[in-house]
Amino acid sequence: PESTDAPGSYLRVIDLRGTHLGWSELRAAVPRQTASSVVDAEDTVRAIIADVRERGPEALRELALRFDGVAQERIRVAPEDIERAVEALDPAVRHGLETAIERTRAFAKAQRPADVTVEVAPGATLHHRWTPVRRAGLYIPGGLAVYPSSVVMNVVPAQAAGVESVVLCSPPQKEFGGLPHPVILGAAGLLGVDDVWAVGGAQSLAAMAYGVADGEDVLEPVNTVTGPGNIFVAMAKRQLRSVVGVDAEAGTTEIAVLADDSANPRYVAADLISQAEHDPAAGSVLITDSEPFARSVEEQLACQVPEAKHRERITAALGGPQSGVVLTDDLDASVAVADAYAAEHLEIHTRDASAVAARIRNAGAIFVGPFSPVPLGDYAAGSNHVLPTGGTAVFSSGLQAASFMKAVQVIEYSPEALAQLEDDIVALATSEDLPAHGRAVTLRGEQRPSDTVAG
Ligand code: HSO
Ligand code: ZN
Repeated sequence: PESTDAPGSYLRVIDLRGTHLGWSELRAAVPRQTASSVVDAEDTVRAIIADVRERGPEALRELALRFDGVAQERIRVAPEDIERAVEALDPAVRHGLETAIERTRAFAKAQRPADVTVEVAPGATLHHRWTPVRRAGLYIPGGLAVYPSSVVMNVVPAQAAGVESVVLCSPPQKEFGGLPHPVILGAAGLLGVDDVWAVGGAQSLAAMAYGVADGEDVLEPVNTVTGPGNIFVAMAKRQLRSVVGVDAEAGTTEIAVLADDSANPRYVAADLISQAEHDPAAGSVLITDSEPFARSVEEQLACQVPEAKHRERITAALGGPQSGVVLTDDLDASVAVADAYAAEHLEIHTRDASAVAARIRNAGAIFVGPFSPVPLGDYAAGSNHVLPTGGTAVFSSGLQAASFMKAVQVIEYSPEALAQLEDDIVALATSEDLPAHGRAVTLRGEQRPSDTVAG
């Protein structure tokens, strides 16, 4: 598009000035992707899961031939292939991965939820005890977008949680002799993951949920599955939800920038472009109370987009219904729009950016100030890049150690503490017509000589 001095060349304008919209109206007014077609994959995925459950490795081999064009001998990746991939890593990439692993691990460990113990009355003790799941499975897509950084972002929090066993699946790639992408294998090797299988898509989730035995190679079933993927992977997660824990369905990535007239338009344009680079369906949203600033960002886009390697994809993303400039009356209105949009990534480019960030309730991750761009978080900040998309940040959080943990509630009462509650429990049990519930409590007060009480 030609450069004009009016906003709207790359990004459409949603002018909310003077509208004073409430929460639901704002949720409807912000730019959003049109609904994905995950349900279209329902029958295909149901058949794949059933097939993998029934026929195991034969089904996996057939599906690899059909979807990946690879005739597989061994499905499990040999340890030597992982070692070789680590050695073959470009030294700069290896350094980047190691830095990312170190920072992500430090933050993920510190994020682990703490156990609590509460004495709600004398002798009435409750514990909330967090434990990791026993085994986690991680899916990393192949194809056009190969993201070794996502190996780090999924494996590190599982390890930080204390998960003792991690398996990784990634599609077999024809050009790499039927192995997963070598940088993905290299990243797995750096993280100490040696249980790696060349299996793609929905079939990999079925294999990890139910387990597969391929001769001597055994893929033990997992308790939790995480990782990004296309609509088939998303549908497999929906269908396997009652069998294993799953993380959120990763939608197309998005960035929102909340800016005032003090922001740097060159930085803001670069950051909007950076996430648009992922996908023509990616969302880039600018929220500002300064029309002149919005115009400067458009001018910067006009300079920077034509220079970008993936300019076609970027132009499509910026021009889609999921992207745009939202013009507001003032900072308060901008904060309300950002909260309603509930971005996967929200950048704050305003005066006193930390104070503005503290007012945001809904976002997967908030990037504060001009020197905390989203690509920092994508690779090496130490935060996780697996974050809620599509406005789901109103109820969900990014991947973290707790995603691989669960809590056990432990109840420990003394005889006196139980006796104190006898009347309340009997009253409630009677009201629910469950007298045996009450009896289990009252008979402890009528001790027989044969009753031995430990402790
Ligand atoms: N922005 C993506 C993550 C990513 N970026 C991987 C580059 N590589 C979703 O947060
Ligand atoms: Zn990214």
